[in-house]
Amino acid sequence: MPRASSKVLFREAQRLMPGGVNSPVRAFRSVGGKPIFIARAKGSRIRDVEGRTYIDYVSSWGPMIVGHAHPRVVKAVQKAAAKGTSYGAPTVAENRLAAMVKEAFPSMEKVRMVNSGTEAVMSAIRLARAATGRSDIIKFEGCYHGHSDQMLVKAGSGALTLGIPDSPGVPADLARHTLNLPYNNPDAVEKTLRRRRGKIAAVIVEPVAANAGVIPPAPGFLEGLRELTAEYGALLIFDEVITGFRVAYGGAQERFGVRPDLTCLGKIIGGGLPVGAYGGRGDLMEQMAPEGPVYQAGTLSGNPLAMAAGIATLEILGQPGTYRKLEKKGAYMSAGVAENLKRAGVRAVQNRVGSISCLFFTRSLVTDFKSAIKANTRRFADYFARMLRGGIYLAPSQFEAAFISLAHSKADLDRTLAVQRRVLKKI
Ligand code: HOZ
Repeated sequence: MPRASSKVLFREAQRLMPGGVNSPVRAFRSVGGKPIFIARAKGSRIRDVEGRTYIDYVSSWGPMIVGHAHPRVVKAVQKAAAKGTSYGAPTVAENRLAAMVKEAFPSMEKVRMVNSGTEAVMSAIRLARAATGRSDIIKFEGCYHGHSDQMLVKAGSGALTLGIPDSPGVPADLARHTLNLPYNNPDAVEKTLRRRRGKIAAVIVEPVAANAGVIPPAPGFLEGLRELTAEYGALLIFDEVITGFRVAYGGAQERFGVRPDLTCLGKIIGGGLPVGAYGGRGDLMEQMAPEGPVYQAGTLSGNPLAMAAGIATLEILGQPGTYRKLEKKGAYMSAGVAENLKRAGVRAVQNRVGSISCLFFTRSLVTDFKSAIKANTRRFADYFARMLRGGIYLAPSQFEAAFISLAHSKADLDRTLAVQRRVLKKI
């Protein structure tokens, strides 16, 4: 039987699902292309249903930091699956993963497993509101914290890519409790905390903004948030769904040395299976049901397969030298990209933190949402399409990160740079 092409499969998918998609791949729309259907992946490579192979920098949008189908992760999942896929009862694996998270993130004195980053953030916000008795939340323009109603206000990621940062269906009464401020601007935070004294429950931030491209925190920004929230009695929530176990084993809070009250995790801690977690100060987490009155639930939370994949992934990441290797690969790539840009005479901005990066087609520095959206998305779309034809699979959006994994070899990076060298001359 002939293999169905991505084109045919996508037509079928569109009849079955809105836009024919379920995952962040919906962003393909922004580059004027159609998603390619994936058949399998291994290490740094991903293969489509027509048998074409690409070097993958999407990394399932972050989780696949040890590479696709790592034998240790696959074995752990297979072993767990053979024992049953869900019990709705505690397992040793839940204890083990929670202990690993707590050890890596000392600020997370207690941890609750959930099924996605969205759930983690939604629950952390509820807890912050309950613990402070306040309703308003400060977030930052272009940061993405999942798709719960309260967070879909000037959101990044797919919402930004598709031009719908404020979704219909979010009641205005709820949206008014979410205050959006410019990233990297502690003065704006101070003014708002002062003006709305006693009203702000929490400040939530991606400590490296990684859903509007990649935007590193300016020196002093995270420290400023820590001081200001403490001064005004608001909680500081780090959304480390992307940065957790990515920019350091202990996430951005380890890398930048700032301790939040609550942290949200996802992606990497599930090793490619659906998972999320939130945690923080013991006195706060003790307010969650059934220990306290703040309710949150989930039948599949702590799912044994997700726990097994997460544990295996963190065991690999915990080996000495892992983050040095990732940093080295990231630095090698960005030096090559800088050289390519120079040779091709293309003015663009490269932002990188460790193994995540973004090439913005703009001339001015990208430090916040306003400067990010100056990027030329048409030029990005052309770049993306040509890179894809050259066998390099990037996220189909100017406003997403490129992820390097432990599986990317020097040969992979060199091949990517060679393709990019040709592409930059043509765009
Ligand atoms: N953090 C994901 C990619 N940046 C967003 C999830 C989604 O768009 O579905």
